[in-house]
Amino acid sequence: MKTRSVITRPYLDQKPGTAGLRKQVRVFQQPGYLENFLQCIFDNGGKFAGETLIAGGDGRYHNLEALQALIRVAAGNGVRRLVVGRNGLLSTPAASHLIRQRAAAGGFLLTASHNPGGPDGDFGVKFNTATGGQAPESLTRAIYKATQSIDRYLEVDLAPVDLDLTGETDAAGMIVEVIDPVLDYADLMVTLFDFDRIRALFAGGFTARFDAMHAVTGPYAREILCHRLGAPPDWLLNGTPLPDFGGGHPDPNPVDAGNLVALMNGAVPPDFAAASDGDGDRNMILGPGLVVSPGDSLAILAANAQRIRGFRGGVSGVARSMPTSRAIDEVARKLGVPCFETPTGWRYFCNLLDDGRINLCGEESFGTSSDHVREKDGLWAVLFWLNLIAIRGLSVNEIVQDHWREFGRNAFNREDFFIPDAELGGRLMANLEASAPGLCGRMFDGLEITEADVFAYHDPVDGSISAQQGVRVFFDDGSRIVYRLSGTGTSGATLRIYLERRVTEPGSLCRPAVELNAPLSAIARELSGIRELTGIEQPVAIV
Ligand code: VG1
Ligand code: CO
Repeated sequence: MKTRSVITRPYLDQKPGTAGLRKQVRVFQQPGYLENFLQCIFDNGGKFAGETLIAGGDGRYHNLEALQALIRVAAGNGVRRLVVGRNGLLSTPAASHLIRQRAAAGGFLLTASHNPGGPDGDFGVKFNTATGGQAPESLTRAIYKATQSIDRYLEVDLAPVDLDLTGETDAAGMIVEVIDPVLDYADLMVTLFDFDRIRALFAGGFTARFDAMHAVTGPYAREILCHRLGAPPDWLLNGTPLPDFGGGHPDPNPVDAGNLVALMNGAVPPDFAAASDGDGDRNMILGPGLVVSPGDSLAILAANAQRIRGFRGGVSGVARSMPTSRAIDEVARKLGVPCFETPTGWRYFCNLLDDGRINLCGEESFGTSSDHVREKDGLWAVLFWLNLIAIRGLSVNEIVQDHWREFGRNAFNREDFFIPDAELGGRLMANLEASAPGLCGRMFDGLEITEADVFAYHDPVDGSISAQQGVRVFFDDGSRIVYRLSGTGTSGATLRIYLERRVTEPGSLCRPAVELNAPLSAIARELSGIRELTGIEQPVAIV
């Protein structure tokens, strides 16, 4: 079958954000919109003709239609083999693993992650390179530039390829290989953790729940937790992927996974609970009456890594995104390993991982991972916690409190303010950037600002610089406020305010973070000028 060149026109709004291109489903449904963007990746992402590519998504609405478009465009661009998860499913960490395992030239991840799905929800495309990692900023800039002037895309005419059964299909000269989306990933997990110990824990009266939020991790959790580790089927909640995620918001945080928080605060909570997001790269860990703060979780994993099979060689170095609490910095100091501070977004960890400078990293947005893939990995974090509990014989709560007693606590929470007018959001951030240098020395009820700046990242591996990555305000008691605008929304602007306070007095260690950070929250709102500029007084979410 012959490739045809379809005349097209640029869409001016195809700028990739924190994690790929995210837009409302309706935007993606415009004729040629997705094909345009894909062609810009094919024209800039490397040599794909004659190569293998990986593709799959989180099962959300439009996933299958988008995959068929990708099949047509990939065949049109001379790809030799496209490896697709059965029913179009692949979690983000599983896709990253497959790219590396198959030595593929890259992968297309069809997901808007934690954003809601359905016809009125969001859709997205992430492109990962041959390393398995997210496209670096230089590449996303080149892709965006190409979207501004594209005039044709290449595709073949093709009836939809059946993705329901594993096997190979010839699609106009390109092989579409449909694989079980779970098996390779599950096999990888077996090499990283002590499955016998976890199986024994499960068999010994321990109880747990995993909430897949009707997103992609359902089949992964069923295979790993139930089939391979012996968990009873009723430990898995919302385990069937649905195009609209059952109407929920597939974001594992205390607000959107409120059912799990209620369960853990109830009369007979299980010993452990966890949840993951739309594409399976986030995790939330809970114990009875306790949500483990992501920054604490990252620090605890670092402090205990040497107990886990996947870290037999030790921790080489760690990294956290800038807004993430500095709890892990304390652990890195003790371990005597470097701790890098990167901008928000997993892509910035990838160079450090590839270069062997770190093998553990994470973000405050419920994401952690190691060098086993080049993405954050929700189920990996869950298995790490379960393995740790099995080895130490302590509860989640005991592990957390033990950690705080040894290292102190960085009480952390985030407030999100939705500003419907995106332009106004940009102005607010610009004001903050301009005022930052002048904040030094200002006093608030005995707290003094000792430093304030606009964060810029100098990548130590490739020397690239990423400027304007958020405003940081430091106080003399070790507290910190960070401001940045979200890059994953599809309308308006979301101002994220990150609050962190260092707590070491034993009497305060276990107080709720929101309570500990209340004074800082008031200062943060005042400094932001949000009320004066927008009239907005209240956050839409506090996590
Ligand atoms: C958010 C999180 C960030 C994460 C990104 C992608 O970005 O803050 O830490 O890397 O989502 O995660 P933003 O720009 O909205 O703050 V995922 O799980 O949606 O791929
Ligand atoms: Co995600």
